[in-house]
Amino acid sequence: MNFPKDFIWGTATSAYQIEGAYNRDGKGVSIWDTFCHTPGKINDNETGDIACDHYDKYEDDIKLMTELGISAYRFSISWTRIFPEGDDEIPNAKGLQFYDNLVNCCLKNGITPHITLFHWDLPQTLEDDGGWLSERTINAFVKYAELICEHFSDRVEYFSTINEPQIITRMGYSTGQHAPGLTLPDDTVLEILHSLAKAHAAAVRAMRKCAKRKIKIGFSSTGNLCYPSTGSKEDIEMAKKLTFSTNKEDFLFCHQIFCDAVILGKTCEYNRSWDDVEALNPPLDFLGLNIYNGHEVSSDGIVKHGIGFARTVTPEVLCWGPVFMYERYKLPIIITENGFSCNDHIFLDGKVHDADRIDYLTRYINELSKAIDAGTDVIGYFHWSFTDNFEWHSGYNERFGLVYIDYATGRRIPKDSFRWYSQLIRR
Ligand code: GCO
Repeated sequence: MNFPKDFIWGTATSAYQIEGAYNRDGKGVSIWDTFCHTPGKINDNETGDIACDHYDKYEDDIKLMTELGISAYRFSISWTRIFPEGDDEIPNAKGLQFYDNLVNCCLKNGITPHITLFHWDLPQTLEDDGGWLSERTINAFVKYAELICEHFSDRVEYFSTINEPQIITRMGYSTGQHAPGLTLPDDTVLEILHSLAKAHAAAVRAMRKCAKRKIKIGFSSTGNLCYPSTGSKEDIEMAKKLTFSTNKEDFLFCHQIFCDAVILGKTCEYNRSWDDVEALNPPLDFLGLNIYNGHEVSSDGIVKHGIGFARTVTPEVLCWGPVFMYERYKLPIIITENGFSCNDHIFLDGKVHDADRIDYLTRYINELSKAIDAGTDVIGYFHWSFTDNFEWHSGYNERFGLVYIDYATGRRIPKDSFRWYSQLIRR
């Protein structure tokens, strides 16, 4: 595995999944607060009310990150901590103060903060007033993006506008498994995706104007990715073709509807009606990719695996996914999320042994190094996640962290994979 000297090694989290303090210091209600407080939506009716209590424990967590040895930390800002009603006249000083403290604590510890503006926690007031289908929400997002950019661009260089527009629309407004839990017709959901693209583009333009210095702006995309069974030309061509051809059943879980619009300024088969598409692609500095697994493809099409195939362990996707995405979009790539949920627990020796995660990481990071060897401009990798945290509709059932959280006590226990990742980074 060889990585460039200045390669960015980090970990990723998101506000609602780790912070807790859901109603503290003036924070407003987000759609995830409402969704979790609605019985029957989340596994065991769990909520992010406390989560990992990162709001109170961020200094300890950042100290633990310095032990890990990461050079960057990707986190999101809770919109309702800054503008409790979404677009208040003035920002909530205490909310801003928390992120000032967090950013300053990162910098003091030699960790570069990477800010994500929107990781799903839309202000409830805006959802109630038409949500992403309303101009108010788009304008509110631009106002929020400007405020964050003006306030932090003296200390923060990397900003992402939106995390996974594909999942926001698919899970939040189509399947209804995520907040706000709506099941709308496909063309309405596509209009919401269109609004997200407009909000992204307007925010990028506004941030370029108000930044206090040269900043790097991108967003995080997720979706279907395929990899070839063999290195044959036929397999590779078919894998690339199927990566960028949306299937009818799950057309929202694809990169190209959103990415073709906001990077290339082009429509594809599903969004021909976006007649403003040429105004949706202000230049970006990087493309974030959240990659967990993919589909094996031979020249005959998607390979059907037998019963019990470990479909979440498909490491080749972390080589071919970046290769195909870089070839199409020609932007430096940051793996903004990759990780593995394991049935982690505290062993009799008091430690958390997660050999399966170490195996996963060894395979995936090895494949990522192959993409770089092949000339793909990958500039960073953020492990999902730093600590175990609130996994949306699955609640706390899934553990993705390098650090185990004992939720009864809030205790943090670095897993074996923490030490493995630390050694990898130092090597
Ligand atoms: C996502 C989200 C994360 C998830 C992670 C594990 O990609 O779905 O960005 O918030 O927790 O991916 O599912």
